[in-house]
Amino acid sequence: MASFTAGYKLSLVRPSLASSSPQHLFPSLNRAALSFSSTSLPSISLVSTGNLRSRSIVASAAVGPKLLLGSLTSTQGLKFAVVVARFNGIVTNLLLEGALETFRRYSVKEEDITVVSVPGSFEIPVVAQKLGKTGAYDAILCIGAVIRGDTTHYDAVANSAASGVLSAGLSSGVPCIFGVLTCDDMDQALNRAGGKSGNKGAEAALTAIEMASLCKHHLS
Ligand code: INI
Repeated sequence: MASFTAGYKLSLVRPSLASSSPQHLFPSLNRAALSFSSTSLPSISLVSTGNLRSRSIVASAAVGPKLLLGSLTSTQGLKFAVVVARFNGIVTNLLLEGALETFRRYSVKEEDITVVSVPGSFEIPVVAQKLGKTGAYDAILCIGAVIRGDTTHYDAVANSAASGVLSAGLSSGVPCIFGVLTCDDMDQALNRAGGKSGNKGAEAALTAIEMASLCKHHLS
């Protein structure tokens, strides 16, 4: 059990834990619960009866590392582009649905989301980079599904998509989120597109929100 007051400067009684963020201390806490604003009180108090050896931590005082954490709840005004590949569309459409449902659930307005369709995952990076460079978006979510076949084409496409999305983010300065599945077969892909392993499109949308908030609210 843990309780804390809002704030972002953290100083802990136990020096060995001084570099830990609240999430490291309380990994079971949900990320939204830990999202607090940099405009709130300049101190954080943590009281835990959790599984740490001492069983109790009380942290307070204003001196300590500054924690910057994107918010999942302050989504007003955040703008997103989603670049989605049509190749393996049976999978990518499910990932897209999961992502859009998550944006809705976290109160991102429909008019703040632009969906761009591209032929395959190989084409995602160049479009993500162009979108990022327009300056119109706070994060770009890249969705694709690369499924291993009999040739090495899979490796070429998967590696290009991963390194391309990374460099699109670095060169544009806008977070480009990697929501491209790389799977051995269709079953594996469908399991990750709303099946028994969850929906990776939905997870990637959450990452996009957190990174958009981090960059817009704390790093710009
Ligand atoms: N594109 C994908 O998104 N997934 C794949 O699994 C895939 N495979 O395996 O071929 C794929 N190929 C197409 C590629 O992305 C490009 O569209 C094509 O090479 C043209 O540049």
